[in-house]
Amino acid sequence: MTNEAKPRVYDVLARAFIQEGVSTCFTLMGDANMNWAARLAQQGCRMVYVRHEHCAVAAAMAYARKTSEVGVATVTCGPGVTQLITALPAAVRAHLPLVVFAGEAPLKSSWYNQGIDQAPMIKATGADYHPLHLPERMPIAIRDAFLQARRERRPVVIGIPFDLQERAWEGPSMLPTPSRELLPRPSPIPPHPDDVASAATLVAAAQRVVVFAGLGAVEAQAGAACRALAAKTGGLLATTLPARGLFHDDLYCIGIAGSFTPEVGLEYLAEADLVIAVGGSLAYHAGGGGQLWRNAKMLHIDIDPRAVRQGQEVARHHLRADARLGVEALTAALPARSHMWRTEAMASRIRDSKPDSQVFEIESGLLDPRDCVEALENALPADWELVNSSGHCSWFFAQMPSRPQERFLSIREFGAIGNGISFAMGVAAARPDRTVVLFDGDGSLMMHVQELETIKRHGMNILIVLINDGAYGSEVHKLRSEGMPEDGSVFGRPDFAAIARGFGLEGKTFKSLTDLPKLVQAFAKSGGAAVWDFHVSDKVLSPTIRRAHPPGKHAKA
Ligand SMILES: Cc1ncc(C[n+]2csc(CCOP(=O)(O)OP(=O)(O)O)c2C)c(N)n1
Ligand SMILES: [Mg+2]
Repeated sequence: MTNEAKPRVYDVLARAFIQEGVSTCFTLMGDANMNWAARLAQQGCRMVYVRHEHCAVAAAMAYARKTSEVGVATVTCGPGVTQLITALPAAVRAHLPLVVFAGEAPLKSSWYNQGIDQAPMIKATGADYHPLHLPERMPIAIRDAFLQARRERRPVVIGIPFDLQERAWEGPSMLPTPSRELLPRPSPIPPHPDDVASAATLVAAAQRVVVFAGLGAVEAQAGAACRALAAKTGGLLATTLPARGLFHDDLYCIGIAGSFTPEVGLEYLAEADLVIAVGGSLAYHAGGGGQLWRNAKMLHIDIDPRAVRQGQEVARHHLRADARLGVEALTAALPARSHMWRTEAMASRIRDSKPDSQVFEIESGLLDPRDCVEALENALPADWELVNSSGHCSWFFAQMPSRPQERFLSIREFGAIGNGISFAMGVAAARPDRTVVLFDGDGSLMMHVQELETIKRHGMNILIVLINDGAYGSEVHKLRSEGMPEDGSVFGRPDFAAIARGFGLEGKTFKSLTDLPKLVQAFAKSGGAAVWDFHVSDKVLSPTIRRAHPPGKHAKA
């Protein structure tokens, strides 16, 4: 057999990815990954060709969260890899399993323009990096990267010099056993009876209980068990931001507990004497940095219960268990109680209260972001997928209490702006049969606005709702509070509708909400992609900003 007729290393590596069950790959090509990517596409993998490498990884993150599969992206070596330094830490902190196929500079050259020491850069993000330099072992190393990504729930980047990828394949013709056949399938961990008994004593003695669920409760399908526990204790329910909507139709759910807690929720959380956190990692923002329930004890039910997290003491009482099994055992061990904290009056208040009732003077011709979100909450069909982005405005669009958790995505762990459009693309790829609605800020959208072209080219069904204050709202409110000049944070409003049309999308500017229901109906019929630019006032401050950066603080200082 001549070398020409033999498969190349990249052919076999593409097959190894297909054998891993990879059906979608977020891709930006260069010399060091394009032949592999071309073969992957030929073998039936759907390729989403993005316009910036950051967006490949960020989209793969959302895809991984939505599908519970390993998200896959590919970038070329050198400048392709250096573009990943913001997305990877976000994926690490959000515990998302990813495999990134990266090229490396050719080994044969003593100098290569795009060469850079990739491993330390990637490892500094918290992701792992494996340079693969022995072709025969590469398929096994790829399989192991999938196993590692799943087990450690973090990104694994594999770097393969592109001269090695070009070589004729000299290894075995059989691929290794794929990772899904090797994965351990551990059963949910039941709680220890002694731990259940002490947790039950604690809960029975509490008067005002809040059951507070995180994504671990979602994954363990513990929603119904949490509702039953809250009902038996006569308490209330709340969730973290990413688990928002787990109890969307429960009368006693106060919404998000954390930086985005609605007004009534703040009041009730301050009254709580016990918070039972279920399946969450008790991150700093969940609980508002320890400020939301100052008088409450904390019981943490989790497979990895925590005492201290992100610099704070978080829980002194622990029940190690799968979220559902732990909550069910605790509920079963509780005596019936005569006094209930929850009352019908509380349920009515939760239902009828605005998330934030503060009154602001708004310039004419501009909208209140809270009205925009309320109108959208009423107008958008219940089965559309919502994606929450970043910035000051994210407080407002976190307040859509009728939406169920499975139609909602929020990944904010690294606090980076600019991810919304990629997350929306990841959800669109994971749920091609659904309409995706992205809520984003003007600054965040602008950071990766080039991806509008990707959305158009791939025919994605995405409605982008822009809460446009013409500024970096988070910055301008802080600067004003400090009495500092606003330069560099206020930009005005470019014509986003025209920008969208330039990329081939629909574009609309909203200065009134009157036609919104009609326009939503029309969009539901037409499908496609659009940017709806809501011009909002920068005079409306979220409660979080008002607390942390009160207006006029400098004058009082
Ligand atoms: C990658 C990155 N760069 C800068 C920041 C700092 N930052 C936080 S919020 C924000 C403003 C975002 O503006 P916009 O998307 O318009 O939302 P708004 O705050 O105006 O509602 C900036 C610049 C960041 N978090 N991440
Ligand atoms: Mg803004």
